[in-house]
Amino acid sequence: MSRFNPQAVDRRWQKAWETAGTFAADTASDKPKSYVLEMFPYPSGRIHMGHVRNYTMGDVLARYKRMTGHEVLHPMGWDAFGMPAENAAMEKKVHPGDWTRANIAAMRDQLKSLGFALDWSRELATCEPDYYGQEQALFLDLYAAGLVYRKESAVNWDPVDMTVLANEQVIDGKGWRSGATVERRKLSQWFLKITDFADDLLAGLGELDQWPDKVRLMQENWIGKSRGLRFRFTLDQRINGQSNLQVFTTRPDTIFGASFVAVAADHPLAQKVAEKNADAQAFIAQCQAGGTSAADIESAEKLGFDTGITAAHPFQPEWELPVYIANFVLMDYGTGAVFGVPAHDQRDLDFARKYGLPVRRVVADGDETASDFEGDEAWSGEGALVNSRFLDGMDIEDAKAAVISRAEEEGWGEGTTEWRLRDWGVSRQRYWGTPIPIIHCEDCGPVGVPKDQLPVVLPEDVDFDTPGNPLDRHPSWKNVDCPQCGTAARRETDTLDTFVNSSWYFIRFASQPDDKPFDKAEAESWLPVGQYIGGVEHAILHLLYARFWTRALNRIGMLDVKEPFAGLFTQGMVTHETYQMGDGSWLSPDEVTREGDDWVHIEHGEPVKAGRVEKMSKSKKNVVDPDPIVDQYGADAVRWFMLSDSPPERDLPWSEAGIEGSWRFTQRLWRLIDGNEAGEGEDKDLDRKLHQTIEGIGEDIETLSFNKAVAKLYELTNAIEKAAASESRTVAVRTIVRLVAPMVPHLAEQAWEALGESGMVADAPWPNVDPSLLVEDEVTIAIQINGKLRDTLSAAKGTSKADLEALALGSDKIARQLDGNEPKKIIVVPDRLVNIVA
Ligand code: ANZ
Ligand code: ZN
Repeated sequence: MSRFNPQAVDRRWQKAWETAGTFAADTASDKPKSYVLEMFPYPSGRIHMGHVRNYTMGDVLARYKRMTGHEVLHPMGWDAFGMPAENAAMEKKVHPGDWTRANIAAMRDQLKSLGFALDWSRELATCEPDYYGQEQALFLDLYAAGLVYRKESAVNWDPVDMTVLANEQVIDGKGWRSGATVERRKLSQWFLKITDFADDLLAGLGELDQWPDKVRLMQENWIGKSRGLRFRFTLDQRINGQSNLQVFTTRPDTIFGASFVAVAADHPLAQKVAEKNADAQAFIAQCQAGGTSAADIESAEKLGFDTGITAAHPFQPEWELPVYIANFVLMDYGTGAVFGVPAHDQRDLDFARKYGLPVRRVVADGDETASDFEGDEAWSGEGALVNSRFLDGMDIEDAKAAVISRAEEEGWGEGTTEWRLRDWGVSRQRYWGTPIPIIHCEDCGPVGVPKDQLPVVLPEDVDFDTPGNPLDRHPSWKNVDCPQCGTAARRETDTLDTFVNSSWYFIRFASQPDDKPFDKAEAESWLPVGQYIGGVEHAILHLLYARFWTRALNRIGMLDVKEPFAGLFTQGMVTHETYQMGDGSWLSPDEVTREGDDWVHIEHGEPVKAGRVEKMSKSKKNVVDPDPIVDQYGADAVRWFMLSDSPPERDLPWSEAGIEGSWRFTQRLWRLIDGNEAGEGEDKDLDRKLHQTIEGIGEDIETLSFNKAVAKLYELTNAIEKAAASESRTVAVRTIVRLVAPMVPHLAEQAWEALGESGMVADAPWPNVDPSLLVEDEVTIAIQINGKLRDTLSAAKGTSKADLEALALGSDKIARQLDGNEPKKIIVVPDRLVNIVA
């Protein structure tokens, strides 16, 4: 008996699949179509275990779908634009394109070594002009449809490096390279009108029943629909010619708890006050320092500047509320102005305690109704309204409605809906991205590059020696003539956010003609993606942008589909132990060893602290590179390990023992198949076990419960090992080859061949379940005609009424008795009898 030798076998079958074009998706096929997609990787350099896990899951599903008679599209490509390539260019003096393409080549080989059933003929990289040129065409289509516009917007500006920073380059309000305090600057930038689709993106979530609830909830919160009241306070003086200040609230019920009013630093009122007040000006400048992200603003200490202006309470004009400029009020939400209710909002309470403002309770906290609010924790829960005149005793919802209708009747406010979702700013002042296909002309304004001049290709001769955008610095690239009037004009030097690249790649996979972004009918024949698999870190932005982009194409008539991903699965991470020296430096797990209960350094024996099991990351030195593992144990053992033990949505702790166990299992499986001896006769128990397994695994794979499928295959393997030689055992051995084929495809092909089967197991049909073999017990069924016993039959317990009826009518004895007469009525008592009334 031979051993299973992956070093000899894996490459052989990988080549055979490639030569035969086994996994090429045929759009013209009349089989039902199935589109299985894993989020495409960023070509950072090497495949990591997280990729291996992600792609193994998708692969099992794709292979299973093929075997169950589907035409499967399972493509792979590269999310190849982005900052790391520019960083590499700065640090290592390599061109971002060279760096990226070398990484792609290496990672493609790694993926191939794992035997994934991918249609490599559709491979794409977003950094190549044949992809980004078509993206430019789509951008122009959206521009023509009014879904793209330009406006001034704040960016993070590094005053030392003189460059715009992405949010992730701002660390604690400072530029990541220069360490300088980041400023907010206004630049003219391109935006996509995602807010046009806010309602539809929200409503669509309701129908995505094959998405995790938590992802739908995250998207819902991100879209953030709030109903509330916009109303005007009357001020004690005129500012900018107005004596009104408009605010937005989602809690009009708390109006009697108001103790101050606050505006954003960018609010016109604040700007006006600053004109004559140096302190206000300084305060505004302080607010504008620091990052632009919501998280930066949320975590900052709540600070305010008292303008000396007061606002009259709408129900009690003698209450004069001080108007502050405050750093926690955002200009681009609601109206950029709020009223503060310290008792019932934590930010307002922090603020009020700091500036000694009144804190009045207006919503009861259980029995607690006192107007004087104590403590430092705001009450944002339910309760009856108190200390609120005509609202007293109402619940929050009724009180909201009552205040809104009073405001509308009296004409000082209106009920409104606000959205948290903002339009998508897509301008990046970077080189390594899709050039925005626009030309700026003094006379004509921004003009789209004519489509016959696409792609607008990135210049190759760029330098990264100085910070800032190399496209802007390039001596000639941006100098072009206006396509409309022919005068000297300037090319747009911003590039598109890389999330644009990933917003439509799944459409381009489905259809990639040379002369347009995609063919409508061809794309529609595959879309939506049936099962999308990826990391939960993309739960919001990528998935929302892709949903938006698909809707935008739908609106302009390019695609009938609106939801790109029918099914979504977010897998857990691959984790590993971490170790640290006393000085906090990290050690890799193979630099440490156990000594009694303690861990020490393998060389110098110094004590080491064992940390938590964490996501593999370079910074914690707990990464395991898949390559040597694949070399040593073979692709199938690695794939098997990725599917075993942990449910796919949970974290998977990497362990040497685990991969060894998987390797041993592949050997066992091989021995079982290779060593099977022919035998005679049936083995009912083994038949039943086999068919239960077929049925169970099919369900497990469909629901992505791979660990359950693996457990069932272990059980079946045990059962076959224990069974004596028989015809049933031979059938079971031949069948298990097909059952394991999606998981350990190299071993399965080798076994299929060794068993003398024809063709490849990748093309073999999935085994059928024989329901009669599934049930534990058989029962005897009496067959009566007009109440007299005429025959009996044995059937599986639980056989359906219809099946019993058919079995009874199929009996020769009964047919003879009926002698061609149609039965008038048939009464079936399951598991007992069939009575035919003739
Ligand atoms: C009074 C109030 C009382 C509020 C209370 C909350 C609790 P959501 O629900 O997220 O939409 N707000 C309004 N505009 C703002 C802005 N531009 N910057 C910062 N905060 C702003 O948030 C709406 C609530 O956030 C509004 O309701 C307002 O404070 C504040 F017990 O008004 B509220
Ligand atoms: Zn012009």
